[in-house]
Amino acid sequence: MTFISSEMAEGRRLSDRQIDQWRESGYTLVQGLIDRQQQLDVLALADQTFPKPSTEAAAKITDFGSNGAWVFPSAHRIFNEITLCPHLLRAVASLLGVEVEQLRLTQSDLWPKYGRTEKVSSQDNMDQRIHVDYPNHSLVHPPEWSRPEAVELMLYYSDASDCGGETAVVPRAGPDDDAYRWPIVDSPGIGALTFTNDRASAEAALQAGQPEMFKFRTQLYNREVYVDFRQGDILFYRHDTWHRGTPLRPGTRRLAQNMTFRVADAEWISTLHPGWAWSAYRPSQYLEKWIATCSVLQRTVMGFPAPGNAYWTEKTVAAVTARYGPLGFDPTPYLKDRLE
Ligand SMILES: O=C(O)CCC(=O)C(=O)O
Ligand SMILES: [Fe+2]
Repeated sequence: MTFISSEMAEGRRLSDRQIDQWRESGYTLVQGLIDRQQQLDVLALADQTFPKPSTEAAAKITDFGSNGAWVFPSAHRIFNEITLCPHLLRAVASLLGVEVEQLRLTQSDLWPKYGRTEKVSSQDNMDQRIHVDYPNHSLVHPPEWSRPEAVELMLYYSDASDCGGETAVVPRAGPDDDAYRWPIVDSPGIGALTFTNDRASAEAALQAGQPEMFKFRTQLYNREVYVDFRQGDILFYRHDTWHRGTPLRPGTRRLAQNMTFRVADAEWISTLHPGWAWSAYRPSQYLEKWIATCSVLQRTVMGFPAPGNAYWTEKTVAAVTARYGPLGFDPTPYLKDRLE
């Protein structure tokens, strides 16, 4: 088994080597982008939110995600700040080779995974089948490898030396790598194959019904490398990177946050959460207050019209200010270029 360790970002920017690794191999593991204190603050809140390991409540959690408990936008402002941290946005933009203003957030979910001894069903996420994530993010298929339109990432709040549960990835070995033959359809849940999460269940069915695909997938497992994550490490990967979750040590819990940023015009990449709209009208007004006071860039990455967008006229600036002004919104950046 090969384990890979993170490398430090350089001055909170990705190095050329890290960018190249993501572009060529489909992943890179980076330390030092997220503010440590912010991460510890979120960790403390998450620790209170999610069941402790080895409890009845924990035993019921056997799949990805927080079920809406910790998704963007959150009533905990600190979670939104980490999600739309400027260093993170700059890193993602550098992978895609676009301006930060072109990014759009479509996923931010902080979720627990628990170490257990018994798998509960063929949909259990303990020991996952090797897969790519595009089918439940994109309405289509990722474009050719050389023109990615999204970055997916996993920010780890735990340490693999405590809990295990390393994410496994299959590094792409250049454009002729058979593991990345195109289109990428050799997985349950794609085409006519129904979705199965658990490795043993998925592979047994494929061995019986799709022997060529089973053989192909055996080489994927053979080529896996394990992400030996430390707290604060970020695995940047792609919707077309082969990867999977592996079992945690029984009795432990791993906390990690999955995020996806797409380029603005890739509208076929969906937002995964109830999200923005269903967060409005809450008694605490956390969404409205966040929009009123976050940075212009953070708003833009949420899909709020950027300064200079044709949406902005003298009238719309006044109307949006009427809506958010009482909560602290500063319209100045949106006035530029419109009122001259
Ligand atoms: O648990 C992990 O490390 C990976 C999870 C994953 O890939 C998924 O649920 O799609
Ligand atoms: Fe995945």
